[in-house]
Amino acid sequence: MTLGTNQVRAADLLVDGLRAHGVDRIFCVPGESYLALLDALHDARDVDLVACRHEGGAGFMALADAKITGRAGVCAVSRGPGATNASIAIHMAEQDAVPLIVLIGQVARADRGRGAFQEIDYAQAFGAIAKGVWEVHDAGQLAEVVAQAFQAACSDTAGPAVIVLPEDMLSDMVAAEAVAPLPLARAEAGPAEIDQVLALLANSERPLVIAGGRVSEPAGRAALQAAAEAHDLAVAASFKRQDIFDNAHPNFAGYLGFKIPPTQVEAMAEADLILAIGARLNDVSTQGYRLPRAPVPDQPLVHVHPDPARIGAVYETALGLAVDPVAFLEALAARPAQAVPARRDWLAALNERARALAVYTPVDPRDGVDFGAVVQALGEKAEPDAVIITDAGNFGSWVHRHWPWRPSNLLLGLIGGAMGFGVPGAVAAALRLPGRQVLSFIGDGGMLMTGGELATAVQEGAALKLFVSNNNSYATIRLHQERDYPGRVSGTRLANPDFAAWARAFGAEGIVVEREAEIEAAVEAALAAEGSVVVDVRSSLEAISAYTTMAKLRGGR
Ligand SMILES: Cc1ncc(C[n+]2csc(CCOP(=O)(O)OP(=O)(O)O)c2C)c(N)n1
Repeated sequence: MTLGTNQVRAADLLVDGLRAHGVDRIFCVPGESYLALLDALHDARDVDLVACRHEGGAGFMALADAKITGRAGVCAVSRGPGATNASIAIHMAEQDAVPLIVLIGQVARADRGRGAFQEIDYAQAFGAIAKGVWEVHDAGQLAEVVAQAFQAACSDTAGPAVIVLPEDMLSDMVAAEAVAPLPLARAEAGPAEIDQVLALLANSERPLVIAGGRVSEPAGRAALQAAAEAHDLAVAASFKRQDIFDNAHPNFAGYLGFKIPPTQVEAMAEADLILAIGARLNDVSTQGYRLPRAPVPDQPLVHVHPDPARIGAVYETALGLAVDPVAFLEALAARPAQAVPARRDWLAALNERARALAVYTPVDPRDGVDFGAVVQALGEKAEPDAVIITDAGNFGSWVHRHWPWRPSNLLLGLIGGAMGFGVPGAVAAALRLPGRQVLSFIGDGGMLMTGGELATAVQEGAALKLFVSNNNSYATIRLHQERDYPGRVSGTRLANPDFAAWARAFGAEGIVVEREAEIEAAVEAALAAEGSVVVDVRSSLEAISAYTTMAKLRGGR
């Protein structure tokens, strides 16, 4: 640490440290446990402090912000209940490999260990999910801790880092300065490694790329397309990463999310070489560790991921490269192609299946609007660079299946599958990308988990377009019930408010869609709205997902 001569309040030093790490926005719910930090932020005009309605919402906003910027997102919450409310975001940051800094107030140092009001040992509470938990008892170490926490959060695999701030420590005076960001290790594949990949490719008639989140940055999207075109590679997008590759491109092989039809997966499994690039290969993307098969894949596996701990952890790999996946793709794309004519047939067959699966076929359920029709209409009319947020639930199946995904879109969804991301994720996106349409798809369940953050949107002037699938059900769970416990509906029925009226009460626009004939006008009105708008789609439960219906489930299909 650099020691300065001037004394500075620890809370101000903390703000300097955040600034030094590029922080320009903090999402918070205030607490008396970190008043000095709030006070320090009062004068920090270059750091936007967004007051949220729930710490889960604040945490989700910080997480979404990190997904957008590629830098660590930051939230500040109070001790005890504030921190436990925020825990959903800490867990999701770990699941999604997103750098997240969580600042938590703490009881005064002298009271630590006495079971004081709202005291928690955060190292124990979050030790298993965070990349690190630092409780700062000596303000002289604060600047160093900030740098360490950011480095831990941002290094591979990225994740949450927790800084615990005893309230009296924040007011200590200390002779110190902010510490500059610590370097992040970054390895690149050398020519010899690219040669090894090319040697494997030379014998491959059916190479399949599984592309993951680590190629999501714009340069990664471009490099993915260039490498796929240069070497005739089929490209499948991993779970909730469809936006990284143009789904209309002839090399697009399909999407590896939930409920992908077995025939589609079987076709991809005919690959004679799998290149997993920037993907962690979790259970959803691998369709339950079947593509590639764990622990020994049916075909050689090349795994390219910056984190050496990921490679070989679950899968036997023919070649594991702990390198930057974007630079890898750029280097691969730059190499001359080997002519393997059979690859064209493989590409065409996979692409035809993927396209066929994406075609929307209208259905006419009697009990409400088919949510797929709303998604279809929006997909046709939204701007090509629209930001799409998905909460967790069945409504998302139409979005993943039918949206015309392009690399100009930005898809924000939680790989970890927590409900409640839809509204906060949209708030963060609208604040960060004010010129772009921000469309969020949410269920009636998820909407009332964190929907109170619509107040944050209105307060901050963020324009969100929220599309609620209001089917009076936690339908994802209902689908499981229909299949596993037919006729025994338990705990999944919901009675909802009029979401349009609810939206108006917040100062947003509200639109109701009760019939299919109303969809087009509603979609146009929502897209044209200047401020925030909630479209309450009275959706069908019969059309329970993009892949099945209640009737089919009851018929055992
Ligand atoms: C925070 C959280 N709680 C519970 C779940 C389990 N869960 C997954 S989907 C789902 C139902 C979602 O219902 P809704 O938002 O109405 O969307 P729908 O499935 O009806 O389209 C539930 C309860 C979860 N994923 N996250």
